[in-house]
Amino acid sequence: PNKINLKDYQKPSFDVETVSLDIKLFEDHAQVDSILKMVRQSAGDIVLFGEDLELLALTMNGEALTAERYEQSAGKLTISDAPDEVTLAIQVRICPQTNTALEGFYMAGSGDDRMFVTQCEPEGFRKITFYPDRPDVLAIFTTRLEADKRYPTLLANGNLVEAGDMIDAPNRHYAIWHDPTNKPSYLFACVVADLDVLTDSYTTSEGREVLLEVYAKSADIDKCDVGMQALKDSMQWDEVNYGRAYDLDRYMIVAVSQFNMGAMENKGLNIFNTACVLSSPETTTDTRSFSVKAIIAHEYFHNWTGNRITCRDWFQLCLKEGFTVYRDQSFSADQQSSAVQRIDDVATLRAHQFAEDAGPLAHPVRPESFVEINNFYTTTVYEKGAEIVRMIANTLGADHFRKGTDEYFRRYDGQAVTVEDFLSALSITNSKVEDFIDWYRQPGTPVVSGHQDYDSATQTLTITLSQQTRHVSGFDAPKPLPIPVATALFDKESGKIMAERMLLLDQATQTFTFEGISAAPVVSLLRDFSAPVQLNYDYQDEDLAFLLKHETNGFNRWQVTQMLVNRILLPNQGTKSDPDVYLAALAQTLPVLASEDAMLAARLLDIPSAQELAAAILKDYDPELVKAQREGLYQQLAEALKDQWEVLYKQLPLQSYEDSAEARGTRALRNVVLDMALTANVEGAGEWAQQQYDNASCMTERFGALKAMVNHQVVNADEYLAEFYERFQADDLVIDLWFSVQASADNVNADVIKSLLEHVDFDWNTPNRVRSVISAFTSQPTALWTQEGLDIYTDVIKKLDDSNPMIASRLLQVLARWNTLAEPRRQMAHVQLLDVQQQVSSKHVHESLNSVLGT
Ligand code: BAL
Ligand code: ZN
Repeated sequence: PNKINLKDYQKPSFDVETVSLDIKLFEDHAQVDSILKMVRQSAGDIVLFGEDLELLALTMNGEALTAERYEQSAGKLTISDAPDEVTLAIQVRICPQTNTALEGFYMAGSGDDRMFVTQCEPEGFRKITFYPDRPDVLAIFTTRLEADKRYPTLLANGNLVEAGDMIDAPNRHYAIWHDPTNKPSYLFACVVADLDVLTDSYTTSEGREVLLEVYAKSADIDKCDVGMQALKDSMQWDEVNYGRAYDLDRYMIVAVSQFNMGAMENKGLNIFNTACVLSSPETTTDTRSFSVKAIIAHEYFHNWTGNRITCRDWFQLCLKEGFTVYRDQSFSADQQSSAVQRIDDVATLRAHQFAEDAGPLAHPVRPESFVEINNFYTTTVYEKGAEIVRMIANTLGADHFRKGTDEYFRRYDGQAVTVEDFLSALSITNSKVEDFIDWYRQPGTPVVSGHQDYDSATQTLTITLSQQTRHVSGFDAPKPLPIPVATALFDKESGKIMAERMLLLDQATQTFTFEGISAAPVVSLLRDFSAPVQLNYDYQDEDLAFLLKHETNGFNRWQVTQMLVNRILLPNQGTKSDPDVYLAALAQTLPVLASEDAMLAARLLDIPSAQELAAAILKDYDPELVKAQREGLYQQLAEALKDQWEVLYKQLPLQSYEDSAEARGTRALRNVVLDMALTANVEGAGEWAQQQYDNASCMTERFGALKAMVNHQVVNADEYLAEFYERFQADDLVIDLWFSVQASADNVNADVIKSLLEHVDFDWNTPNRVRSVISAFTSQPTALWTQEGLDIYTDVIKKLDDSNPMIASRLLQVLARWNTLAEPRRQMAHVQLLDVQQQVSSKHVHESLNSVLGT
């Protein structure tokens, strides 16, 4: 398959002014009639994309085009010598009923629950009809839907113009929708279904009354309130923080059980994976519920950052995703402790994006070439993309950042633009912003190393920092990047801040001087994780323990615990720490913090997952050794603080459910304490778990107890698993939890995974279910990186390669670090991947495999 390169970008020869779509759904197919009014912009052919379409008719300006008048090959239909103004009428037949790739127009669910929905980003629209399916072609869409009345819900983008019954077919009806905004085809959406709706309204700051609707199966409609509230909160937040108001009279969200991604920001008609919109205390954990709110916000924020200003081409994906992730992270930080939000965002970045940047899938935030753009919806594009926007925002300060974003919206509203355009608008108050372009171009995580010197005679502290980024093959030698390093100096005597400054490291090595420092301080760096880099500073263990106690920045308190843990578990990476310092510091901090900020206290007990630790190991990775060391430290921690667990657990009694930051903190800490108590064999902890399960007021409590029982193989754990299954059998999302708790259990093995894959409720066509077993399994590298584990995992990839190549490719990418394994596992994995290469055909999986294998 062809590689597409950023440097080859060319504007389209024709624009589309209006599109009129008529989609008629029948029992075993759909017919799509489209009328495109196109106008020439420059010399060249009309190029339409189309995949899996049966072309039934094609006319240009009223004249039927015979096969000699156009060329059809490799997913393109090309018309040469077209006049400057063209009306194309196209009729195609498609088959949503057999579309298992869940891209284009497809059937989700089965039997009476079946419904038909679209997923067009990035290139799904070409599976609906022939079209110049590229983000820089913007048009006004009118959509007519016609279907059997068994599907009363007929939705498309924009405003409802007309609906009625078909006179000649009494069982059928239709609806016509018109979207007045110019949009690219990837934002097209339609839904044909039988759904209930939760309705509300919102009046914008501009006085527009907006009808809000969340559509779901009738059994799920009582789980839509959280999402609805989050939508209203997001609408207001965007007005207050970015001056952006909603622009249509209607905003719809539809919950779909079979969906490849989390959600999709289609104009005025978001389509959501049920897992990312449904939430209720009884069925949804706090973590999941919080992410529902964040994803609702994310998709809403796209209305301005993505929809009204879109990407010129798919290389610019980070333009909308990085900025929108930054916006949803900021929104979430306003809904809870901002330190905990930052901790969670950074933990995700380190576990997944740093691993990606350190391995064969490393790519720039703005890639320069791709075979299949679906392979680039990565943590690098999304999360590292968000970190770049955050660095810019922090460099500018709130007022200047707002001036910059106002300018961006003013200048580019209604256009398809590039990262350079974004930086140019943001740099109106500070030209240094333009220097951040290299962050978009250069792959690899920079490592910032440093040390300090204190001169008591001149009362001067100097901090020397240097940066180094690995050279990723195929890219230019890395250049120094602008790295903001938020720094505070702490007085060793009083524990108070003596000085605070944002250092900008933009050369290979730099020295920063602080004058008037009366005594050698403890330096806290990279506060709030001011840049997405790895930090190697020559700390003494005692400095880190000091910062755990005195830092006022909650994020950095967590960061020093993680530095200590990493220095204990990964001594080859630098300094070796003494576990006693870490254990003593936590023992001292925990009792106080538990009553002040339970959520932060819970996070301070984090020990990075086996996967995250593995991400930092570049060679001779031994999963058994890492697991043993990790579990050893966890055991040591649990035992060192053994006296505290009972006291703490009793201080956190089960109460009736409340959705407040404080209550969520209590629940999070209680679950961590329960697990610690079971690890330390605290007497009676097994009964606490059972009582917590039996008396739970919500899923966070019940699932926390179940997970602890399964992982610690508490007697009766199997009975509780069976009880959980019985209780929630009718709820797919909870049954996903049931699968995942078993597939990710500490003692999981290939046989358990096999039996879960054979379970009557396992479903290959539902990505959530596949992930609930297979992605959960990857959290146990000792079981995954065995012959049996790899056989199962790669069989899943091979099976999905044809039916859902996007999911198959995502699963394959998780194996990217095979090359770091110690022998004989490395060789075993290599053979296995070469075998997969012989047995797959999708360009998605081939592109990922070629990168992973370096071929
Ligand atoms: N645009 C795809 C889903 C999302 O990032 O919102
Ligand atoms: Zn997004």
